[in-house]
Amino acid sequence: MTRILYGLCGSDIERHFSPHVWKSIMSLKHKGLEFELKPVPFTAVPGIEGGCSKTVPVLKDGDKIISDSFAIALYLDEAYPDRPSLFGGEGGKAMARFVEGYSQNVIHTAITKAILLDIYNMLAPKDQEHFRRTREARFGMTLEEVAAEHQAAVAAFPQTLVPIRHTLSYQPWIGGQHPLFCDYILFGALQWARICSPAKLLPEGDPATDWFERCLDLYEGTGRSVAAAA
Ligand SMILES: N[C@@H](CCC(=O)N[C@@H](CS)C(=O)NCC(=O)O)C(=O)O
Repeated sequence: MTRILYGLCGSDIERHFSPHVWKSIMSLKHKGLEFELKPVPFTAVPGIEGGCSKTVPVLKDGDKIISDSFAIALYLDEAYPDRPSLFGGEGGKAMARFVEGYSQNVIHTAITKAILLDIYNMLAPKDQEHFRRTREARFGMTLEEVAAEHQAAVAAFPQTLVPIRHTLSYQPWIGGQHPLFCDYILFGALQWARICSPAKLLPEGDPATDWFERCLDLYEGTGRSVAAAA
């Protein structure tokens, strides 16, 4: 196999959990391209392909190496134009940047507050040390201090879904009549929460929850290949 996607794992190497890697898994599936998914723990990320990136996902496609989930999606559309488009045109690319901004700045921030300690608990001891050091520096507080706000963060989460509900009141997918990369951006974030934490972030009967379930069903249930955290 010449196509390798490097993804993030904890102590269980089968449980890929990175939101950004899930965007690339779904992008490759959308394009109908085969690939091997290689699990990498946090502390091994800087060694991928001779140190090409500080973060995953990294895609090796023949002699091409691409990092960053958005750059990977752009690359795939350019390299495989005969396969279904991930953006549906230039406007779709521009719009996907907005969805990326909303996902990373609103959804990720809210999810992080709710599941930070759950992520830590999934990691092998060496990676736990890395995670604690880097995340405590980023948040300016201990993981336990962030986790103390867990209940409030879970209760506040559904409010962040308002823009998704709004969009879905007009169309079945964020991308319109079919899923596009913008769907996978938001799916990746919610899939990260589903795999890392048993916290119930998505309200039952919510259009955003129904859409997420439909995302999980895509491509023979690719998203369900990793079970939800119990
Ligand atoms: N903008 C990047 C973000 C990638 C990213 O932050 N990846 C995280 C995993 S979810 C990572 O590799 N972190 C390495 C670390 O924290 O040491 C993308 O979309 O690919």
